[in-house]
Amino acid sequence: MPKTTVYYFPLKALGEGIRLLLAYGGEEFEDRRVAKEEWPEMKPKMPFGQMPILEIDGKKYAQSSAVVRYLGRKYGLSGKDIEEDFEIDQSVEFYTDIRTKAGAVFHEQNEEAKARMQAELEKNYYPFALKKLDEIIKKNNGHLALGKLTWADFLFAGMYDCFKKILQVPDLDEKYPSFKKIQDTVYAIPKVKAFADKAPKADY
Ligand SMILES: N[C@@H](CCC(=O)N[C@@H](CS)C(=O)NCC(=O)O)C(=O)O
Repeated sequence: MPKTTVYYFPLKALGEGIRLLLAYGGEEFEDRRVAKEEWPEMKPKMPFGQMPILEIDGKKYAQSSAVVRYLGRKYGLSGKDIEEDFEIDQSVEFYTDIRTKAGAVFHEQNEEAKARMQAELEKNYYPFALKKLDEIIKKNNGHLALGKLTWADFLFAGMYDCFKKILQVPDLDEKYPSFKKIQDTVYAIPKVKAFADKAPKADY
């Protein structure tokens, strides 16, 4: 049996989709949650100096979306052809646009700039983008693409609590229940639920 390890901080965020997919695939893996104090020593050993990292028999797989896509293909959660794969990638890229913009504001150190950037997104971007994402999910039968469960749903579900935190849009669950529904759908899959029930708790 291969030795599989997921290295990430004690968070869900970018690492959780990888953990959830491994659980879905019935893979035994070490869920290595790296404490802040351990990180400086480990950072230079990671391919891009960051985590999450999936390690299989000593080979390191980096970049969370690429890793989730790879595992999705491995476990039959990708498209049946390149056209379908494109549909998944397109939704994921759009979602990533939203997450990246939200993240830039969330991590802004200058409070004045942060408030200005947040107001700008709330006025000119989120109404369009979140509505569009909601439409995509509704059109896809409660999923991000192809009208069925794909690896994109795992990426989204694992990140959702963090997405809410960085977005700072009040009542996101109430405004767009379709988002939370993806998270609930993925976490209700028996093998995923079994993993999540036993995993260390993280708020986001
Ligand atoms: N594009 C990368 C981004 C990874 C990333 O930003 N990782 C952060 C944690 S969420 C990290 O490792 N931060 C510590 C550091 O950069 O030293 C991915 O999707 O995997």
